[in-house]
Amino acid sequence: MRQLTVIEHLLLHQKENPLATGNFTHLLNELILAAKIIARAVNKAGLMDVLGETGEINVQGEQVQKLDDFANRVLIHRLQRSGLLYAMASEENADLIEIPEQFGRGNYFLVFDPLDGSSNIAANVSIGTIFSIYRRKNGSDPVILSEVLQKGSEQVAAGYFLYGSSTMLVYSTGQGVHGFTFDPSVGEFLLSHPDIKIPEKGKIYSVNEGYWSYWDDKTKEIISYFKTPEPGKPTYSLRYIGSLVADFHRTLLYGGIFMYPKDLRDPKKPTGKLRLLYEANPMAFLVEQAGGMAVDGERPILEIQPEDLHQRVPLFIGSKTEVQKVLEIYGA
Ligand code: P6P
Repeated sequence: MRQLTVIEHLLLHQKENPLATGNFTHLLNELILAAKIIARAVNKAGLMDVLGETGEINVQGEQVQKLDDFANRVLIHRLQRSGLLYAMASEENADLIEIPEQFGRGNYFLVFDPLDGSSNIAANVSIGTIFSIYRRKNGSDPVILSEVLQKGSEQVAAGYFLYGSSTMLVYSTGQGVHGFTFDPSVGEFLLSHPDIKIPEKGKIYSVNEGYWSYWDDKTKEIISYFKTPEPGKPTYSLRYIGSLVADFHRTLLYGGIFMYPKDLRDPKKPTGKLRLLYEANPMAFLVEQAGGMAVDGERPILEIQPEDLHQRVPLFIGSKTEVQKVLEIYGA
């Protein structure tokens, strides 16, 4: 059987997938087209004047890379005109992105990190676009922030595009996790990883050990657990790319755990670096759909009620066995 495109796969499962409506399919298509444009720029980054920094600082206090800015503009431009959204939130924008009246509004809310891991671009490390889709709850007009600050468990879909040795789309609409690989010869993402399930346990732990001195004692105990061989426990390898989409993708396929614990470096960011809406929630939705777990050290990521568009959260995500060990040591 020839490999299915994303839309063919979505429609094939239409009966069990309430989301396989025209509007959702259109939204997914717009995201795919934006990703193709971004992938083209990422793949030619060394040859175009898109490497380096814009000189601006974003709401996260980070240097804005030219490709970050490009990816953000492509996504906003295309999706604002889709007529399918009632608002958007980008990791690069301080406030909600309204949909101008003339473009028409729909019933979905899109949250995205346009190019996560972009500080790695110059070194040609895999980076990615992360997205979450929520459904409108009530009809406040203009949209109010409280309406869009929904728990991750309310996501109707989530996924990422991975710009690596090949360009991939991995996403879920709540009916399992499916991976598609871009085939430049036909210009389509084709089904390559149907129904991804994360191994029950793994042999890889992924964390930036350079922050050891910033962690509390319980966190150090957790990292020491994965570093210390014991009878009956696998010897774990440490893999850390420093690009969430790449580190998560490896964890999803191979098993194990990715960790970004809270650290005490910056009193303003005691919860660590990763953002709840743009990074933790979409990855948590995917990993739970694949049979894994995602917690902040005490509770499921998907159960956290967001208070702010850019709030940060500690993240422990991956195979059940490893994440449950984290909860055990934290005493959750
Ligand atoms: P650190 C990239 O900047 C990012 O947001 C994620 O993609 C990645 O997991 C993390 O930061 C890496 O952070 O502090 O280890 O460099």
